[in-house]
Amino acid sequence: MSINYDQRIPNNVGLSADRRLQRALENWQPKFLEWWNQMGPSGFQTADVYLRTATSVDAKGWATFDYLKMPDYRWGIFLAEPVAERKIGFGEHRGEPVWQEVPGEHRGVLRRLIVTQGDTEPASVEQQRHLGRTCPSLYDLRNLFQVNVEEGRHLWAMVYLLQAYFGRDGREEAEALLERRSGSADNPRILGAFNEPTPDWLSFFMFTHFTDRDGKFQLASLAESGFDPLSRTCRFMLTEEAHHLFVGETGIGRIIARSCQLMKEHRTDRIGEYGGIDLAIIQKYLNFHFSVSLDLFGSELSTNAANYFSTGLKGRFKEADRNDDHRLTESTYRVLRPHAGGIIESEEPALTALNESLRNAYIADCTRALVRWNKNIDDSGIDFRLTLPHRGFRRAIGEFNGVYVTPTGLPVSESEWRAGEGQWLPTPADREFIGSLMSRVVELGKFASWIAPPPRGINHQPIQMDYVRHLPTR
Ligand code: BYC
Repeated sequence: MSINYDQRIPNNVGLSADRRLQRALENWQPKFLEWWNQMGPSGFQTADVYLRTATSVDAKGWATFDYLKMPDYRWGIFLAEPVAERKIGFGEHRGEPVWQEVPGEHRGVLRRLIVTQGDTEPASVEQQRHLGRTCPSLYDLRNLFQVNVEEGRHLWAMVYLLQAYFGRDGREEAEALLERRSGSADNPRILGAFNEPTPDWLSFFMFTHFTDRDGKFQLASLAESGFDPLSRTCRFMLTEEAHHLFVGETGIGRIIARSCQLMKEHRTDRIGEYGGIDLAIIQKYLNFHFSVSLDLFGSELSTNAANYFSTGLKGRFKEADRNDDHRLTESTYRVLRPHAGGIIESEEPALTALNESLRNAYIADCTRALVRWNKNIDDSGIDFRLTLPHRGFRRAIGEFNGVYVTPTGLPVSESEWRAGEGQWLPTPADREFIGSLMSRVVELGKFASWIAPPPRGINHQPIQMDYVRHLPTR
């Protein structure tokens, strides 16, 4: 079904035929807008931003681009087209038709999964709300806002599921999603990474690279769900997510490119005084964001994860491409765990190790990006390699919680770890230095001293374009 933009809430789910649901969502809409105006991009609500909007959910050209004030963005409900006669692909119900309604016995668990996913979306908007003031260019400012409005839409996607399929509980959860606040002591967001501040653009690019990438893997797993409306909504969200990952990976790549250029120009690896970011500081930020994002996959051994899979609610990444029984009741999986002062590999039931196998797919994806950055460093003749820290480094969730592991994977005592912390993670001085680089650059085609321009603009437009117009005065 094509997207209907004539209605108050654009949608491709035939909303006007379901009066009750339409009323519930129309009731939630002003609350969402109130939240957006309060917690969305601070100071830029009246600027005109060159944004893309979904016009259809199929592969060919789903977007149009135009200038828009962010509060006028047409947030709505877009599900990927249904797959005819789709069957559950894994777990105890493998081979049975997918569910169009929530199976009563899984209601609570499914709601919890949808709420956890939904909670991350407004959280990230809250985390990034002050970044507009210190943008390194109009191109980057526009990308930040594109990411923000789409995270807002992802919240709509989860709220639709809650309102349409979970009755009064769902309505209450939809309200609570607008009430929690990132970093709040009283009512924080659910998952750890979404309560961390994003105070500067290096953190923003790290977040969109590493934390949004968790989104890619979690959404892909939920896209396998036997609950078909969840699957369809996640499938469409993944198409939007790809741009967020592009912003992160290319953002970090451009910072690295600029650092290498300054290092060569000034024949030093300490480029702070020339307005660049030392590769060593980039490594520290990377260590921080990678480890926080690893926690988002949950414990290495999780009965929750086993249940999600067995009951058909959450599959594995690319479930259909796997060549096994898709039930996993007999198979095992190798998991790294701390043991007796060392780290061992133990053979665990594959069902309980599902979080770890998803984390492994994520690490492999992060490694691919890292290889590309390192190749560029190499090509510019600089002798430096960025690395991903060991999975046990600085973990707060799972087997490695409370265990002190160095970035190279060596378990050490707490005091040894604390002695090394300043070399591995951003220090207050590093953060202050990065903060000092963050000043607003909004001249046409200009970029801050610490980041290279992109190779091309957005939607075949020139790099030198006024991607955001009518900026607030400082
Ligand atoms: N922080 O058995 P366990 C995205 C909780 S990102 C705090 O280890 P389980 C995006 C866990 O909730 C993708 N708490 O883990 C990115 C559980 O609590 P309850 C988000 C944590 O359940 C950027 C308890 O610890 N989507 O889209 O197997 C911008 C024991 O849990 C953490 C999803 O996460 C943590 N890091 O798996 C915008 C998908 N980790 O329930 C958006 C939905 C665990 O006992 N969520 N806990 O109170 C899930 O699939 C699962 O909830 C998790 C955890 C994978 C997160």
